[in-house]
Amino acid sequence: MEEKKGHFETTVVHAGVKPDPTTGAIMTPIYATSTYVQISPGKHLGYDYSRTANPTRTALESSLAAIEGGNYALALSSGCTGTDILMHLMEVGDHVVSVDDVYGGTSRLFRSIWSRHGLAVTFGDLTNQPLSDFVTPKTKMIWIETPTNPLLKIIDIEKVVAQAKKLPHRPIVVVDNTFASPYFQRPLELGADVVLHSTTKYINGHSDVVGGALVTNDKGLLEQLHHIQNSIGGIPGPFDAFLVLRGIKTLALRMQRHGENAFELAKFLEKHPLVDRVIYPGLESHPQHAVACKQMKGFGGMITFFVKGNIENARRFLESVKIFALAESLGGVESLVDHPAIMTHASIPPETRKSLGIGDNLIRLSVGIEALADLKDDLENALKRSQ
Ligand code: P1T
Repeated sequence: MEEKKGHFETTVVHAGVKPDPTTGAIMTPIYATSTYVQISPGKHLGYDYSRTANPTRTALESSLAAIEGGNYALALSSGCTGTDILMHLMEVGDHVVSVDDVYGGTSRLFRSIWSRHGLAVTFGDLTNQPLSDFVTPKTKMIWIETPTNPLLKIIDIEKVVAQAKKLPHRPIVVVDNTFASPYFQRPLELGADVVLHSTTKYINGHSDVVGGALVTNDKGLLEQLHHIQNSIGGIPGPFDAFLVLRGIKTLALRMQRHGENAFELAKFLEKHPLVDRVIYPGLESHPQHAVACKQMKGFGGMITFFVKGNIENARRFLESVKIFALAESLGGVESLVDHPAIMTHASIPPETRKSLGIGDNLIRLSVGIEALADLKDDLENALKRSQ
């Protein structure tokens, strides 16, 4: 679909959305239909069954492709569906190299589901070790998450792509762009083959939908991915597609505020005597700050920090926050706080969590768009009560 090219702030409002040709309705209708009447067998108006395609979803897919700077997108029932569809590209005996710090659910799919189907995954620290340390002749995919969840490691996408392109079997490079959102980072422009999103997070932005997306410039790859999706399901319903499309319109405004609030709170926490260490890509103390400056337009809305003390201090902090809600997920307008070891990353084996540094006093913040002063007060009060 041809889109008018504009700045990101314009693209989020307009991409994929055309006035309804029959009524002029400015908003995309919610096409609540499972099937479509055919004029003659096999002759129809472009839609035959809603697992294959649905007009509300088509509008969302055009928007998703445009905001990621890609040619094609698939809208999915969840971010994990995207991971699962990509794994279906692999064959028995194939090998995947993944960043060591990934979302707990991604790790669970690799470790406990796909390993039973003959797929091997090696988890490596791609921040400082070359790809060649981890690849085998069977490596078909490189899995990057950046910033990573929950340690906010930054992987140099261009560098990994350059290394992957030199390999004789040329593995596909996937980037999970959920934490940055396309407002702050566009992996396809840095050479990645596929971008994955949990649209549950920033893209929808209102904590009222679970959804996912895959975006690519490669038509052949899109066709393979769509074939898999159409075969296994994993589609969003039209109402969810509508909500995500609606959320995207304010993505630029929301991300700007998420980023501003998070940067200020990261600086505040870094100076706080009851905080041991803060991880935020915008801080000069972040080990990959230079890479973040190179490949991101800003540093995002996520902060990870270590509260002084142990699990009991973390628990007291988490029970004391009043504006930050103790909940899994991220990327909504409201601020959330998470304890990865007990909550979002509980499915990662404890020894792996420990070796990665996901400790009992590690706390993850998803900074919302509320007033900065209120968020700061909330953290200050909870930190006082943590000791
Ligand atoms: O929840 P779902 O829409 O299936 O998305 C999975 C997913 C994929 N990738 C990243 C980087 C993610 O953070 C997630 C989901 N994460 C959480 C629910 C969380 O609280 O970290």
